[in-house]
Amino acid sequence: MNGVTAYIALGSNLQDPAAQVEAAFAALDTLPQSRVVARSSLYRTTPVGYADQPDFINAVAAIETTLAPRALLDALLALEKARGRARTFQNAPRTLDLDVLLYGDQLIEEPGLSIPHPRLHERAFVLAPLAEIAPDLVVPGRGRVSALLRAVDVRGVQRDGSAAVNAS
Ligand code: PH2
Ligand code: MG
Ligand code: MG
Repeated sequence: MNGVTAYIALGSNLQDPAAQVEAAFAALDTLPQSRVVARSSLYRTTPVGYADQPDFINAVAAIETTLAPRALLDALLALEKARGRARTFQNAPRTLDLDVLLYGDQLIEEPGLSIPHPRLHERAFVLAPLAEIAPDLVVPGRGRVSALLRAVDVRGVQRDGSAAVNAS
């Protein structure tokens, strides 16, 4: 395959989050014109933004894909939907969230699709798993992942935290 490398953030805090994220890694590998080339550990993370909800399991996957960015986004939204994702309010608890972090070195600003992900550089729950698989990756306009991680507060982000999370 001669595609681009895209990075996907995975998150869940409902209905056995660790199992949701593991199933999502497997599902990503079944997307058309795509394969998973790297995956991080699972991280148990405290909720950011809307605090009154269960802890999350977060992780990051690298995929190689020849899907166009919009086709990739649509495929990810379909996977979320298949996992029973309901959209009630912003930052609400969810069975599965799949966000495109990076798509090669492309900069995209379209309705519903901003790449690099606009909050990637400030989120420890994304940067910690991303740094595990791609520390030297440069986020366009923001810098190297390892440096971005050093600049954020990583309290509340625990590697291999799956066992500590209650199924809910
Ligand atoms: N996702 C959000 C908002 N807050 N907090 C954690 N810990 N993990 C997430 O995946 C997350 C969040 C919006 O998508
Ligand atoms: Mg998200
Ligand atoms: Mg999302």
